[in-house]
Amino acid sequence: MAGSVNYGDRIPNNVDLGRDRVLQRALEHWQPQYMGWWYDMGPAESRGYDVYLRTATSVEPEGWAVFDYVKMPDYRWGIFLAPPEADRPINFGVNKGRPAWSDVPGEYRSPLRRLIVTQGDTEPASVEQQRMLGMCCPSLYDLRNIYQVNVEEGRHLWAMVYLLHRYFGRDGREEAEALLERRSGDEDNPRILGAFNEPTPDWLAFYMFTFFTDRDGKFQLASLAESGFDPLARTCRFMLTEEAHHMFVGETGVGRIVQRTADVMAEHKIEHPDQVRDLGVIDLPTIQRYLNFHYSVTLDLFGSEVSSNAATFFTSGLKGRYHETAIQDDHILAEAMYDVGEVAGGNVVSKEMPALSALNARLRDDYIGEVQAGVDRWNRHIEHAGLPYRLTLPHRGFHRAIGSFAGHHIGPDGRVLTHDEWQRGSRAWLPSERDYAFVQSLMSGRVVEPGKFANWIAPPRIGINRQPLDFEYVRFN
Ligand code: BYC
Repeated sequence: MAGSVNYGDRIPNNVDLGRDRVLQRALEHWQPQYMGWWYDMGPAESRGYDVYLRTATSVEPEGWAVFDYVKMPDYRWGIFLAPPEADRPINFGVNKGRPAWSDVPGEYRSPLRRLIVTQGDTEPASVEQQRMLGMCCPSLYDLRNIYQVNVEEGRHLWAMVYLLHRYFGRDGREEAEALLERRSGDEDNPRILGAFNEPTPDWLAFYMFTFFTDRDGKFQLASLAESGFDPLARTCRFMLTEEAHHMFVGETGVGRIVQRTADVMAEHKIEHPDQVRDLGVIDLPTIQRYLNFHYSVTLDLFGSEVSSNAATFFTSGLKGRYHETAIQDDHILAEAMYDVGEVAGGNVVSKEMPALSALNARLRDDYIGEVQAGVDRWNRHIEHAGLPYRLTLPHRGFHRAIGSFAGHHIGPDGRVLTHDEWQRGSRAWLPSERDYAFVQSLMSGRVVEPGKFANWIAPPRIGINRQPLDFEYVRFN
């Protein structure tokens, strides 16, 4: 079948790797370093487990995955690019209309490499952040899901490392090694972007991360999938098919926690957070505080609202907008304007900026629309239980460290606050040590009996690959 993956090679691929011996050897040299990183920083104590995982067998839309028990170190990490589009042009920027590049254009080598390295750096970072969570999973179903997410993030690292090795020579090889050397949260050698150095200490944080932060991944990958550099576009197109499951895990994970809490509150006719906690479920204000945290650090991942980098990436044809080719405009944006928020005179105001420099703000706005729809779906669980509480997204300026809101104190309602007001309020808006301690107290051990779920989370509606909920998704041997 066209697009099918060659599993005969040591590194599975659909890029005819065997034809380029030098590249193949370089990647085979990187492979054991990757495995060393996986053993050190991948899911703790999982080496001998058989996990019911899906593995890519083809990059065609129909039937690309098989499900089977796999020991994670034996997962077939490899290199899969979506099929090429014949005569694909560059669709935006000053090179619009020219044929897409199948090699790196010399003048854009440096920004292109930076984009690929930044993208690549997030993938191992998230695995590092989630390393310990298997030890306190709420069910076998959830354990299998986090492992699926982890192996696919590992594969996404492979995707970027292939581009670095194949197209960037010695610099690329050095960058690929550095991707295995940085560590999430390390003081001396941290991951590149802020959110990827934050701890993911418990499963509520994990689901929030996969809902909010993996969705940044979707929007960034979708923008890179528009790239005029065709190998990047094709690899991102295939990565997007895997990303969907990660966001599903996040949305349904938070949704099941909200559902369980709302059901317990309705059943016992209680609303006070302490009473809710006493029944071993996570109170809604704590869920709101986690939401505020993960949403705000993820908004930072889009970079500054006004960014000359973003303008350069677009004008050069390296990184497009979300669904670029479907947008009805000139795709050059020399004259266009876009509204961006900033703080002026003690208020958040809207300011019209050249659309080219506001591309990060625009992508963030696209993202916010999708996130809001997910929060609305969570609220339906609360509504069904007949409770008045609603989860909300805080203002986009809330708790920001990057861009035009950084350095200002902005409340969840969008008011610009004094330092004192912020100090007093932030305890109610962001998770406290006490919140983290409480959530972790619920997750002191793991629930591994098939079909059983921890008290603080509702079971999912259906199993993975139509398997029953009491399926043995992970065998510990
Ligand atoms: N933290 O003009 P600026 C995913 C840096 S997630 C720290 O504001 P620009 C995944 C920036 O690097 C998607 N530093 O922004 C999810 C620059 O530094 P240099 C990952 C930050 O460049 C879950 C300086 O500030 N993919 O896949 O327009 C699990 C000024 O930059 C931050 C991508 O991000 C921050 N939050 O845009 C697994 C796509 N924000 O170069 C995976 C590739 C900015 O001056 N990356 N800075 O030293 C990009 O498109 C851009 O690099 C960014 C930043 C959107 C991140």
